[in-house]
Amino acid sequence: MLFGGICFITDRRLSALSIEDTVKAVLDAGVKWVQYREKELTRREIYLTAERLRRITQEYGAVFIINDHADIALSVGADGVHLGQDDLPLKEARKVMKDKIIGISTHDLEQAKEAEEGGAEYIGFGPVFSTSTKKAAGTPRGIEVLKKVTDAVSIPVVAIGGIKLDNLEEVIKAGAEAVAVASGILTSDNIYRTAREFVKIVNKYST
Ligand code: TZP
Ligand code: MG
Repeated sequence: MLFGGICFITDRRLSALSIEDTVKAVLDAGVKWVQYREKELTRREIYLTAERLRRITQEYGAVFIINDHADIALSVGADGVHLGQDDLPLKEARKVMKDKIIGISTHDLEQAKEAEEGGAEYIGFGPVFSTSTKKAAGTPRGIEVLKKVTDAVSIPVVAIGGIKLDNLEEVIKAGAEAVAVASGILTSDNIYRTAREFVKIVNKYST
């Protein structure tokens, strides 16, 4: 599995706790990978939070990726950046990120192959299931298409979109090297306990 198999995606809107306490709870539960995703705040505010989250993730030895902002990722010493189809092109991002991690969101086989050929460290693929976290996520691609993608590319595929405890295993069985999860953890009664359950299930598949 890639970086412990679970990428926790932050979403301020879905948690009553502060983003720092949310991330700590998830890391305490054994998650080893955090992506800071923020679509509304100013870039200055994103930078300031990213700095704090970098410190926290460092204490836990966790991988820290920032969504959208390559410059902020570099300035806070994050491990990498996650980019979508409307962000800085992979080729340009590579110039500034050098050997840091670049993950690319993909929504079909063609985009997945393009990201692999372009030298992404991993691809996100989805939405696998329906989700309300991302308004413009598009129609769910489903497990069968996820499987086609994991069969077709050799870089790790991170499944995203609507992943919950009860569909986690079918996603892993479809060949995903990790799952990226926001609401599946954040909308549960107990963030720590749910994250812990995710970790336990994913660990069954780790070699
Ligand atoms: N793209 C599709 S879903 C999502 C992104 C960035 C965020 C995570 O979604 P979920 O369903 O809350 O785990
Ligand atoms: Mg983006």
